[in-house]
Amino acid sequence: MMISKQMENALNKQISLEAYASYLYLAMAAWCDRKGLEGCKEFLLKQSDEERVHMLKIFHYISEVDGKAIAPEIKQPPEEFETVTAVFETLYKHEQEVTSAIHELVDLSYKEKDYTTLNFLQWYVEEQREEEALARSILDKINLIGDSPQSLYFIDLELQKISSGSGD
Ligand code: OFO
Repeated sequence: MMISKQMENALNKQISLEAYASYLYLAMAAWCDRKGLEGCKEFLLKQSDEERVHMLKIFHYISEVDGKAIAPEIKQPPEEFETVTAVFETLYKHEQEVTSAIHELVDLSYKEKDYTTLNFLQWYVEEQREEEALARSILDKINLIGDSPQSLYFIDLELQKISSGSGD
């Protein structure tokens, strides 16, 4: 089984998107650290690690199907964010972009009748549904509590709970 050149390029583009997500979330973790938001920082560090795993899964898949996986160049993510709300809005927007990119890959695999890649991508389709739902529920909570200085303490506690797996 060998993937087409077009599929190889598209999967390498996805590697690059997942890698950027990893560094974007790392940059967000650094910002939260500077603001003393430990819970948010922990959550974002964990997300950053997960994105690296997503990247590596594609990397391994490409080599398994005899393609050429490329370690991507990563553009500099932002260093500063206006507010915690802005951090999670940016994260949600990025997840939506990743979801569209995954759906485009699914389209391409149908078009090419590449059922092996289609099957491989199912994991990502499900993962994106979960990640978008999580990002939305965090934004809902922030919108409920507000991100005034007094509310930050509670937001941070919530994120701490989510990243330690005790959140709802
Ligand atoms: Fe890789 O799932 Fe988020 O972006």
